[in-house]
Amino acid sequence: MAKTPKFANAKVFAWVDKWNKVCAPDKIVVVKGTKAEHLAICEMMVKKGQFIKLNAKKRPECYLARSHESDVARVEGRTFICSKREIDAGPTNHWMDPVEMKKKMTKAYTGCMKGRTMYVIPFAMGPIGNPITQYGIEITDSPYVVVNMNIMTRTGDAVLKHLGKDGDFIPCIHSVGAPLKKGQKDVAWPCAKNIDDKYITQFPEDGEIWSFGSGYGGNALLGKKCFALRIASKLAKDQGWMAEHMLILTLTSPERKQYHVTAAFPSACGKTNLAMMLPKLKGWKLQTIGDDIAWLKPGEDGRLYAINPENGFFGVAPGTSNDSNPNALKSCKKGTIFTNVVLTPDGDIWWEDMGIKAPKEGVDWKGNPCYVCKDDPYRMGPKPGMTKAEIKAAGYVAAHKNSRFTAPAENCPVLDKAGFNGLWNKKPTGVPIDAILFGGRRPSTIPLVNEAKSWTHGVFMGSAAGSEVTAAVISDQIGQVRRDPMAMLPFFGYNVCDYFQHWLEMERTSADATKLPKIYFVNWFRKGEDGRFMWPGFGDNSRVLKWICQRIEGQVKANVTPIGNLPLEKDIDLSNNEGKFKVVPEDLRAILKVDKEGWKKEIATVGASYDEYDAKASKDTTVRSKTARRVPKALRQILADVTAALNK
Ligand code: OXD
Ligand code: MN
Repeated sequence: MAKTPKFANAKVFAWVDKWNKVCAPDKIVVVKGTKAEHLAICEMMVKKGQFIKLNAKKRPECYLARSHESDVARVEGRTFICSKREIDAGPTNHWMDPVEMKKKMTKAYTGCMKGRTMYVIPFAMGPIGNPITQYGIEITDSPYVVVNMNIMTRTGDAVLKHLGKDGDFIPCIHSVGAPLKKGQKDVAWPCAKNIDDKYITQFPEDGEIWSFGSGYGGNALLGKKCFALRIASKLAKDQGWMAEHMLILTLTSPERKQYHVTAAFPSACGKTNLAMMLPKLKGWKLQTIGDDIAWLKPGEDGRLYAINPENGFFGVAPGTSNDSNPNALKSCKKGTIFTNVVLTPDGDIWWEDMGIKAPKEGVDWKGNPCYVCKDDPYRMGPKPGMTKAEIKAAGYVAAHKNSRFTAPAENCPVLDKAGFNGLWNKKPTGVPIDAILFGGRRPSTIPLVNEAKSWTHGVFMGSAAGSEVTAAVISDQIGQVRRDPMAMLPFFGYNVCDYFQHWLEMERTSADATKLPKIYFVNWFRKGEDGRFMWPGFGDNSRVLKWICQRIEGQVKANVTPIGNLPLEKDIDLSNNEGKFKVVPEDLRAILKVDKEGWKKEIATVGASYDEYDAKASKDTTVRSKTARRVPKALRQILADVTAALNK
């Protein structure tokens, strides 16, 4: 057995020592967080056949990994919230008794790191020392996790130093669940092949994260979804702040007034694109603070102040192009890890809808050869000379639909450095938020933008969010619309009804509720009957952001409707409506209208989702009160009001 290293912090020592005894690794390495150490681990993985080093001229310090076919996305079906009482995990989470789960998982962890190195990663979620930042220690046997965590979080000695002797942190344990026998050769992507052997488990009452069997993204980089959303949402509820699945951006008007906007969209619905967008409107400047997670704390002035707890972008590769997101492409020019994309013969990478012609041949995400399509130079097929129609019929993609780039935030050409470092007016408060957006992929009914009439109405809008399921999750519902309240469905660390109540409480407890952000629902994804998109999206979304800023300033009126306040068509600035993608005025008119019949159905399904959330509490004999763990009355009231107004 390896010897547990010394740590000044007794809780860190106890956590590492406990798992050293259970997992029985050959060796223990405490991650220092230096660049030399990071590159040495990457090179060690190249030697072991677990990474491919990309062309150093084209992509300096970049590597490609290919995952096992069973391990390509988050596994929601194997993700558990283990609170003592099932009702506290709520109706949207998988639950198991924490004592039982710990017993079961400890068995799985026993000897699981034999033949492997145990890495101890001290990490910070947020700028080290910022009052909103939290800390973690992740133990893992995956060097892939170490180098991805180095990019996605602030890691190493500086964190241990900050923790000192008694600083607190969230303890995390992760194993790929693939011990090696003496002399056994490792595989390129070790993991538990059977989905039922994977566990992504949060213990919100103990503040612990235990993950087993998967090496992929949110299953294994435990700072991200497990900590920054599931565990943090519970901490936030208990402590009066918010942990949300939101991008953060800074917008500067031609008059040089700054606005900060957060936006919650479900996975793979364009958060990264909006966070780094190049505004089509002249004179407007957009900068990035974060593309996935926001932690918001109420200030003494009643405003909500936000930081991005992450340090990098774990972006979906397919679809990222010079048209959709040139700044993301620039962000992954160096120091980036690519997973499950195509390798080109010159040691570069390629994916579908990258806007770059495919190489004549390459190696696809499964490690098999792939070839440029016969009649579309922007596609690849599994055999030479295949047509686009044949490739489509075969259901083939050369880069996995959920292939990713892990890129350092500091590479982003439009990073708002001060905001990213948690600073506002040079103080470490996070940035004050002016507007919160909710959204999703909705081909029909939902208008381009809709302003909430009040905070409670905004919470209602968030609770009613829905979207088509994307490849970011292993699911048999891809493409179908599912309710995804606040884009948090897979990430609630506790009961969704209590979470709604917590949002409502933010107004009640605010020092000045008039200073809370205004709330909007946006939809870039409306389709015409012929299947074409009715809004160009991307840089044209700046037109919507401008309208939002004008509403905040009280500069424009709105069309007050039963579902919310919609823009008057004349108030959407259509200047510079040129280029490859354009706003079609008739389409704009259509997506600013209330589709009354569609909305009646929409509201009915929202009501049905509320009933589903309530059903669990109604059946649970431990919940005696008629209101606890149920959708708050205030949201039911808005549902009733909107329904009545639509039926007038
Ligand atoms: C992500 C996700 O990776 O939401 O950000 O799935
Ligand atoms: Mn996400």
